[in-house]
Amino acid sequence: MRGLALLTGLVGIANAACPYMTGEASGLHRRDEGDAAAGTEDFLSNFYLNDEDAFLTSDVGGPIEDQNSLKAGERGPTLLEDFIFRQKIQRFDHERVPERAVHARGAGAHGVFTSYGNWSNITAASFLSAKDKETPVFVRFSTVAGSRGSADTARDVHGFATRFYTDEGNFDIVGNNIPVFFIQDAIKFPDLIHAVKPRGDNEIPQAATAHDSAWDFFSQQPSTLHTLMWAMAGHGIPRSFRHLDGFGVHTFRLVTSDGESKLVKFHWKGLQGKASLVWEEAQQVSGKNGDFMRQDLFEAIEAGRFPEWELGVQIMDEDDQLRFGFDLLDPTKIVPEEFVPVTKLGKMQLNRNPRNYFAETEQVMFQPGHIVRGVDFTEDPLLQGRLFSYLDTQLNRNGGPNFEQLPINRPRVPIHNNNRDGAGQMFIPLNPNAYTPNTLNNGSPKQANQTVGNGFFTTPDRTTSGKLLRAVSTTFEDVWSQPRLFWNSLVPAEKQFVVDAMRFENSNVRSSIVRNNVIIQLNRISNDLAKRVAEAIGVDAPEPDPTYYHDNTTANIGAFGQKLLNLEGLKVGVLASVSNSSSIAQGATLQGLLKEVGVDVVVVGERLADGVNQTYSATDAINFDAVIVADGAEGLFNSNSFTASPTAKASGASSLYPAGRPLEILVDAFRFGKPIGTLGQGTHALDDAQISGDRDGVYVADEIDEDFANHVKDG
Ligand code: HDD
Repeated sequence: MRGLALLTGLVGIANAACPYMTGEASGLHRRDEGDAAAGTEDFLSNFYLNDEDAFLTSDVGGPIEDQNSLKAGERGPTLLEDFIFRQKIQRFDHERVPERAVHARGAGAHGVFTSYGNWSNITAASFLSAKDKETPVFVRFSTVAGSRGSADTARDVHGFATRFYTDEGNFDIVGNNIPVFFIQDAIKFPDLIHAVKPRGDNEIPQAATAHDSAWDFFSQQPSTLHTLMWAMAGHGIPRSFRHLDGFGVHTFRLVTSDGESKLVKFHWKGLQGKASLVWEEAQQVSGKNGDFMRQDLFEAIEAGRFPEWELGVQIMDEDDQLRFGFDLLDPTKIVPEEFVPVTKLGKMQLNRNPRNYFAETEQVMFQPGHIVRGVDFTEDPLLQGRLFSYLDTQLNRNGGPNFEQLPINRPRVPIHNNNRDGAGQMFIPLNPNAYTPNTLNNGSPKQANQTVGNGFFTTPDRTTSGKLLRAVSTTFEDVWSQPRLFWNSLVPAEKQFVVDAMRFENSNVRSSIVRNNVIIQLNRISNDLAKRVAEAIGVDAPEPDPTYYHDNTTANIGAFGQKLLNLEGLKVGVLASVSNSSSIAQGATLQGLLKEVGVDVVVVGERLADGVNQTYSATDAINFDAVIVADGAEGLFNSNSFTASPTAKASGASSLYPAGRPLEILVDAFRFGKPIGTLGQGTHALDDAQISGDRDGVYVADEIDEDFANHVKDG
């Protein structure tokens, strides 16, 4: 659980007359001006279509009306010549592009990355070349397994893909909120995804791994265990996209302009802090508000509460590849921060919502292969395979090779090359001699390299040789030590969270063979873990297998155990009653006290009224990070209210909301590990809920004051 819950963190509009933007307003024109990165400027604004005070037109520009089709007589059939009808329906029929094969469900935001310094000692990457240098970014957060319409709060690894629109081209870090991956070789990716996606026959379950094929694969392919442990911990159901960290996962190279290279792991460390939902809560949210996380991100940014992350790197020497007892090319391994600390390179702030979901968030096409001068790949076989898959998938999604010309994908620097034509070409190349070498165009576009034209270059000393073979490297063989390191490093509450998650998931596994195999693998991580899961899923408790065990721990592993770094955008529900105006006024008082930390107070009443922001009929505990029962609202919590008939108002029930809702909100808030508080007579609600006022995270006060507000803040 979230421990004492969230508050503690245990947890420019284009030319309307010219919508296709020719001349000055056009993106085409701008590109050749070589416009470079410029802070938070909305560089997509050149592409905005503004319909304000304009006539409706066809796709080819003529003003039209499109409410009625052209018919032969009032009651006659529609005519084939009706180009307005045909175009409108045809465009509708073609609105969808294939959803992403994985990471289909996501939300994006624009922002800016600011470098903390001149990092030319470790990389030639221009966006890291000067203190305070700003580079626009676009980030898309996602879940992996669910389809585009699935719920945000599915238990899953979460995608954290960032594009830097640098002044030397686009650089993407296509990462996750978990620093390791399930498999070590990209050739297994289709197997992994087929196993976790819904069944082939009935397409059940959606966005969930609680089924036989997922755990069959996990238990047969133990390289999955480390990522699985992270996903079963709080990282699998983060409180929001704002409350997770990000990782580049693979080891990459940073290279200086002199060609000196270092191995690095990329980290995004959130300045909000980490927090997770609890499973019961996440399941409720899935049903009641499938848009929970995209809404949180969108609303936070609209409210000016811009989430921030620091970009850090663990920097290692080329010679360190096997130094730590595992292989840095193995994507199932973390580099413990005790071995190599994280050097913070800069800060990213997300400060602008997309204007159009499809054009921006859906059409953004990330690729691990989008790198810039100063960054290079490693030989990690998972990374190598990804370099093929993302380009291929974008070709499939866009139906042609010109997807990099879409507004959200195009770099902010001019493009000059000999790639030509294809569906949807948006430019008019002026050079008729599209080949190199040429003399007819004076040799242009010219070749750039490490020393000429600030060109991209492969790390000069990179070498590779070897026998051709299809095999896992012996240096990738130990896949149990780090899952155990993870387990050893969790606080007890998060260990229980992992156990509960595994019990839930495997209770939905029908095959006893699969359940047995799961316990065999868990026992290689920890006998304690294996026994606790086994007892719930009908498998005999295994004997310890000490050959696999060690007592090492590491820091910064769990989603629990740290306080949130800021509380912005969190919500406190004040359960009040319209029949007692003072109970409603307490909401306003609390809002005054919590305003400075950016927490919003939502006053709940039987019906909307002055000072009441939401009704009991339309809200639940899931909508709050803490819940307060106001003095004077205690009458709504009578436990009879659950069973009372809708008309039996005398016993505390109201026909205005489902029977027992106020009590349910209080009880659920407590169960979900959120701080709860009562004011004055509101404390009687605790008796009705059978919650002891002495429990951690429960605050009883006579009236609202600074002290009470501080308790709420501290959780
Ligand atoms: Fe992947 C999308 C992250 C391994 C194949 N992946 C995708 C996205 C993220 C990741 C965040 C969504 C990007 C967006 O928001 O548009 N993937 C990862 C990480 C991996 C990883 C961190 C391991 C370290 N992926 C991986 C492998 C393969 C793929 C091994 C295939 C061999 N991934 C894809 C894909 C997707 C994708 C099928 C689907 C949509 C897309 O690429 O643009 O190509």
